[in-house]
Amino acid sequence: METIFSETHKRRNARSELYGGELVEPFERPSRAEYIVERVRSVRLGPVNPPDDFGMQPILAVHDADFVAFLQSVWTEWQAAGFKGEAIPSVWPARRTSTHIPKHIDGLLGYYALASETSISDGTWDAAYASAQVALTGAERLRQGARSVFSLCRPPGHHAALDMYGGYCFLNNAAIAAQHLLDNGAERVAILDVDFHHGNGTQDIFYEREDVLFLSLHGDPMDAFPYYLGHADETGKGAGEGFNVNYPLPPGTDFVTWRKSLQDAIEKVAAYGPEVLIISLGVDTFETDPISFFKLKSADFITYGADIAALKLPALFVMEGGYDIAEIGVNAVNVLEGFENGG
Ligand code: SP5
Ligand code: ZN
Repeated sequence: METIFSETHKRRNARSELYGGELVEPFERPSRAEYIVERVRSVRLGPVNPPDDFGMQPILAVHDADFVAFLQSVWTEWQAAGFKGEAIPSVWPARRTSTHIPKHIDGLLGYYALASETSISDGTWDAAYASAQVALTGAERLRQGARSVFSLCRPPGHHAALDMYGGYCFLNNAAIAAQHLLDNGAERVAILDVDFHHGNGTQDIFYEREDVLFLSLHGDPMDAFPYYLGHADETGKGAGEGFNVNYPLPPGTDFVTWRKSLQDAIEKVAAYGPEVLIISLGVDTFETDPISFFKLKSADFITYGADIAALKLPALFVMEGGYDIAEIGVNAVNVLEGFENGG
């Protein structure tokens, strides 16, 4: 399996994450991608290549243009306002507020943020842009006939919505790849999100559409980030009714239980009959992940990679979360090897 990877991910290197009332070193840090690419190389998964550049158009096909412009200029504007630290929102349009979009960067930041843990600093946009190109290049490889590709995206994407960033995500890489495939001849794409967290951004982007089936297995939002989306009763809207499937799972969920939901999701993907399957691949379901509460073991990642392969669909693996950094390479590549050897 080919891996697409950009060194530009290193430009995303925030100093701080607001966590439990403290500013800590971000869980989503550059070494994550380094451990993964090292593992890809050490097991000889396949070639590792840089992305091509598809420009802004495929990003703007998914995200609100004013939101994208904000991401490009926020760091400069934040500094120009005289703030000394990284860009962290401190105020939000909560309930019963006006829909006017503020001019001041402090207000604008809260307008476009869905969470405050994701500090913005120099290089964030460059890395987010490169990450989207990594996903697009993977999608393009499938169009050219590849059976599977690993887009080693960093920063991750699945929390990024039409016009919101947060949860360590800025641009929704998986959604951008899906839209690119649809804009180039595909009629149906399925996105299977196996990250520990609900893929609220992906759900948001495709919620009223029938050309993307979105399925997400995740920590129950009653107990886990992103808290305000990801319930089982969110099934899509309008033309999209029935094309959004959530599997919220409780604290302590082990592989046997998790795999039952995966099996159900796999059956729904098969019934939908997409041309391509995109897997939002987060390995924060691992038993020792520092911010999550599922109990998957390293060998389980091989097993479920093979489960996904049984669908016999062209597959684009898009890297999302995973914060037990010492094991992130093993766990992510286990899914890919399970896929290649299984099915
Ligand atoms: C892509 C991805 O995996 N994003 C995750 C973003 C999670 N950010 C919020 C973290 C809050 C964790 N609180 C958990 C407390 C566990 N002791
Ligand atoms: Zn996650």
